[in-house]
Amino acid sequence: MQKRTFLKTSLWLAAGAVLSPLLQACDSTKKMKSNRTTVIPPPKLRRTEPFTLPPLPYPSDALEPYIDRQTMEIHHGKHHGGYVNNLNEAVVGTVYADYELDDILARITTADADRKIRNNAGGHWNHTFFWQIMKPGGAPLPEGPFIAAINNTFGSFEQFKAAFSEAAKSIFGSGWAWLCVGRDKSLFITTTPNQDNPLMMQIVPKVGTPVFGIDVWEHAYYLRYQNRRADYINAFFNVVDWVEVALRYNRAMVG
Ligand code: MN3
Repeated sequence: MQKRTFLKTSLWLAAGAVLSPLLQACDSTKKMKSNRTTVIPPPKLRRTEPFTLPPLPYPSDALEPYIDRQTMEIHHGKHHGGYVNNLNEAVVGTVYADYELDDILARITTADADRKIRNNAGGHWNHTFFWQIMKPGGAPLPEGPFIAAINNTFGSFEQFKAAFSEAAKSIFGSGWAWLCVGRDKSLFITTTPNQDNPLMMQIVPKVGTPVFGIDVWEHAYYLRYQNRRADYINAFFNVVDWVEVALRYNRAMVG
């Protein structure tokens, strides 16, 4: 027993000797990180108009039978509309009051005081994006650098689809799955909880520009699919505008 205690103590001491330089290193990384985040300059462009709900780019029944009219009406009018209204209220009197949406995403923090803006700015950005990457009947993948990058990164489009669907299925609770272009211009799949977005560089572990994504909040599919999230994800692939996704990829590669 005593020997065991002795061993345990020695192990802790040894671990401490190994860990303390590591912990110090982590600490200075943290400091560097927080220094980096505090020097992001305020944006040059200033917003003068309130945020508004963009109209759906197609009629609300145009994605039938994959996404039903009632879901689209509630999702766009009530949910997305709600994020826009709440965002306009939330920014009043804050440093973000006249920031454009992308500037808010880049600067928003995990602070409690930022929470309402984080949720609603993310909600507005994410849904605006989501309506635009869908199209009645979908549009096939065009030849070009995007499909080449998909094949290089994932092996094939089918393998990409499987990995992306798995990521979307595995989100616990509400959130989004994304395909992003990283800072190193490589493609990667990631997920965010709630209305977080990979452009929220103060919040997400890996920053990227989304080029494709799916909303897996239950409000996005429950009326037609109930608890069958996997069926909704499969159906969604029938209405993806891959021409739009490829364009976004090309823009992210030069941006
Ligand atoms: Mn939604």
